[in-house]
Amino acid sequence: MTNHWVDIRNADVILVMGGNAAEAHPCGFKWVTEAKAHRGARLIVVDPRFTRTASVADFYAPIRTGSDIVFLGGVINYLLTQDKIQHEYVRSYTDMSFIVREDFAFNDGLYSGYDKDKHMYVDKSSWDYDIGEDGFAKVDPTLQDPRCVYQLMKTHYSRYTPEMVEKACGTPKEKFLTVCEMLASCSVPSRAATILYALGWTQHSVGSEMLRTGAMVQLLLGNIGISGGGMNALRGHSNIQGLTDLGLLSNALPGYMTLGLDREQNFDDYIKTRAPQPLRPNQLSFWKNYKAFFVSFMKSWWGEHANADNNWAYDYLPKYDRLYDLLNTMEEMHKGKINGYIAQGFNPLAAVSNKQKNIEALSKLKWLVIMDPLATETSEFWKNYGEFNDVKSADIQTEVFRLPTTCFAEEFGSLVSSSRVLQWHWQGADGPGESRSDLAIMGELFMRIRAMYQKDGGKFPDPIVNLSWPYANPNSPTPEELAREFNGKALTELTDPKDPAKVLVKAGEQLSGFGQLKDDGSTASGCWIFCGAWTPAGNQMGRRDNNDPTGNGQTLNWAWAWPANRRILYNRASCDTSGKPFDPTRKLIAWNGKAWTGSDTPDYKADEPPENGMGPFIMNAEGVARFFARDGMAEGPFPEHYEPFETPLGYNPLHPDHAEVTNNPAARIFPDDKASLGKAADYPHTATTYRLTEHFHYWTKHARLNAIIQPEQFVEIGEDLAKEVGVVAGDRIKVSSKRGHIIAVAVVTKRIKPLMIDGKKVQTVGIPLHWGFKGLTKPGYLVNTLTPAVGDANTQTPEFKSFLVKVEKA
Ligand SMILES: Nc1nc2c(c(=O)[nH]1)N[C@H]1C(S)=C(S)[C@@H](COP(=O)(O)OP(=O)(O)OC[C@H]3O[C@@H](n4cnc5c(=O)[nH]c(N)nc54)[C@H](O)[C@@H]3O)O[C@H]1N2
Ligand SMILES: Nc1nc2c(c(=O)[nH]1)N[C@H]1C(S)=C(S)[C@@H](COP(=O)(O)OP(=O)(O)OC[C@H]3O[C@@H](n4cnc5c(=O)[nH]c(N)nc54)[C@H](O)[C@@H]3O)O[C@H]1N2
Ligand SMILES: [Mo]
Repeated sequence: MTNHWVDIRNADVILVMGGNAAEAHPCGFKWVTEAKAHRGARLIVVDPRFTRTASVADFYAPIRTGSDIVFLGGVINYLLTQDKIQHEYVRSYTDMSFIVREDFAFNDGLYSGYDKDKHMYVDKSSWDYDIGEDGFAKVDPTLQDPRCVYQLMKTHYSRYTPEMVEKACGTPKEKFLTVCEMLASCSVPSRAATILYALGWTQHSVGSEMLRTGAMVQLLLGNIGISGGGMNALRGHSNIQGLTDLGLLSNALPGYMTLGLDREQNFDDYIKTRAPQPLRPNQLSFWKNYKAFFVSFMKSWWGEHANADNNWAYDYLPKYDRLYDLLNTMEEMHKGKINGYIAQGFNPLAAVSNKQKNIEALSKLKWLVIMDPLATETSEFWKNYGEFNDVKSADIQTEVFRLPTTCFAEEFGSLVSSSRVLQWHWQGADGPGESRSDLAIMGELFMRIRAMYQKDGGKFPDPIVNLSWPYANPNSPTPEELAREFNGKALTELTDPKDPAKVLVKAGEQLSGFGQLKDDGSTASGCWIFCGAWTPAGNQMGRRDNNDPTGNGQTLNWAWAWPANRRILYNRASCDTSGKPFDPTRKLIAWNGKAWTGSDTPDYKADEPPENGMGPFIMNAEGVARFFARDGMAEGPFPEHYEPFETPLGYNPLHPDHAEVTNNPAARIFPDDKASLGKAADYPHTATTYRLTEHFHYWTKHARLNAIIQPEQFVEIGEDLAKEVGVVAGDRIKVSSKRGHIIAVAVVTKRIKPLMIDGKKVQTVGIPLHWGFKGLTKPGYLVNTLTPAVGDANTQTPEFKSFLVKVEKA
């Protein structure tokens, strides 16, 4: 979230698209209700189904799964052609005026630099601004230059007309235009729109680009960095935000630092590419501090073994040649290349696409460890459960170990909410039986592994035997010890550079914030963005003062938000270029002549006078927000629509004559998975999977009360489709994809209607995901029996939200 849950109440228009907040985030949804009740905010829902969120919306528009880029691209086209943009914001705080390199091109759905054989953009050098000899990007403040971002973007989205939206999304043109008008009402500084999204956007082969398109709409409206605005990702598990913050992905390090690539063996080059020079005069490029964050992190992990002479132990870190994501792991396991697998708080058989492939993959393991409070589908993948898990147990040799853990309520610790707020929580009860906390299990496992390396050596034992492990009970580190370590401390005395006699932090003392981190080895911090969470003043995450002096909901003394207890990211952009709030009724910070002050922590240099013209987006080297993604994205700098890998159309309505761009040309798909994709001729309906309030994934079915309120697996189909296949509510239906089938009760509903897509009737099938063969609910099929193993080209998040099925009476 750029903003936070409470701030939603400051919005005038709320777009829920690619999510179903009333269902999946029912508690946080109260802030939407507040905005409606107390501000007269208007709620818009765009979803293939008329959801529980839609049931309380002011306006609902249907959409075909996987077509959101066409819809949002259409909104961009509308805002640009109707001139409904926040001009001062867009001119001063975005890259609209930046000139793009001459060799950047877009033709027939492909950008410059595409390698057809590798199925990816190998050379992205043309996706950049024209950089002058002074090292700064060239700009045209008049926006007339045909190569400026504004002109390129206008041309790009001119193809995304209301007619194209109706054709590709199935959204009637008038409904689409009503959504445009409602959003456009927030292009004035006195009104704010917010966007709430989740998996309806991320779980597509073009997922990252969907949310980028949403962010572009928000930038045009001047809605990023302001109260009541923002791009708000509603996160999933209670600590999934903390998971990404701590870098638990194969290419990530804590605090959104990145692991080196295989070709980045040179430490200085590694740092240099991550600490870019500013692309305009007098600009703070905040990642210039990368080395201080990185060195402090390495000191935290390896203590005295990380020093200037060994490049702070840079060689201890693995370098990556490709992503080691879930789909890749299942692929390698399926090829027999992986011996063992540890699933900690994870039920991959239920959660990962293409169950049949995953059964075969798990069957090839020598050993599988499950760390979980429950016996899960994964821990019993080898057991025959009849039609629900039809395996031959005798043929499966995988040895399975179950290590019973406690669950969240049986532990202390901090959870990071979608709002980036770290909240300390307290243990409710001891875990039952032989269960142990994850920390106790991981702690003892580490101690035993380290002892083996100490005794026997090995190829490269250094990173393991030298790992810093400073816990009072090394077999069981405490959450408090870890929290203090993530925050970090001074390793030697820190003095004021202007007055060396003045001691700022004593050796061994906790740091107060990431501004104190150094690149010379004198500080340690396990996760720089968490620096400030456990200071000399104690545990900031445990604070529970909900005092709100300005009444705008920032409550800076309630727990602690990263970074620097800032509640709204980029909040400098809430003020005009002279430092006055665009909307005084929604004031966050302002320039008082000497400093930036206000109800939130300024996201800027605290004493930087506005007249110096520094841009507010200090995490970008150009200081402004990007419409043109000059680096980073896999499939191009402007989002373009590509069809889901299983498309009911069979072609891309924007490029009907170019089969090579039907689907995301930069997506990775393994040959066997490609072969298991279905075609609309055999599987005519488009399906999507989703959640119900009454269950949490696959574990609440083990709880009696939840099992009682949602006991049996069902599938939602519209009345029209029910008539077509000859079933009535309560009948059992068989839903098949190219990869398998499930059988469940049919819920026949008015909430799903057929859509007309380019003259063709397309039916949506809605499949809730909570059932399986373990637990107290009636046994059911894992819905990932149906889904394809292809992911978003940037994140490899599987395309759970759009695939093809056939529906029959069972
Ligand atoms: N009760 C409960 N709450 C939960 C969870 C749970 O299991 N149970 N899980 C948690 C987790 S881990 C997560 S990640 C979040 C997920 O939160 P959400 O993303 O809100 O949950 P979903 O129900 O998966 O999907 C949301 C909506 O996306 C719609 N949709 C599908 N395809 C498209 C599309 O192409 N375009 C658009 N515009 N919409 C589409 C679906 O119809 C559905 O209504 O929920 C969290 N909250
Ligand atoms: N088709 C389809 N598939 C999907 C999705 C979808 O929308 N559609 N959504 C995807 C998403 S967003 C998600 S997040 C995944 C979720 O997939 P999983 O994370 O595999 O789902 P959960 O059932 O929440 O599994 C978590 C496990 O953690 C255990 N657990 C709880 N507390 C603790 C603890 O403190 N320690 C340990 N070690 N274990 C604990 C629970 O008992 C449970 O078995 O599913 C994904 N799969
Ligand atoms: Mo999730």
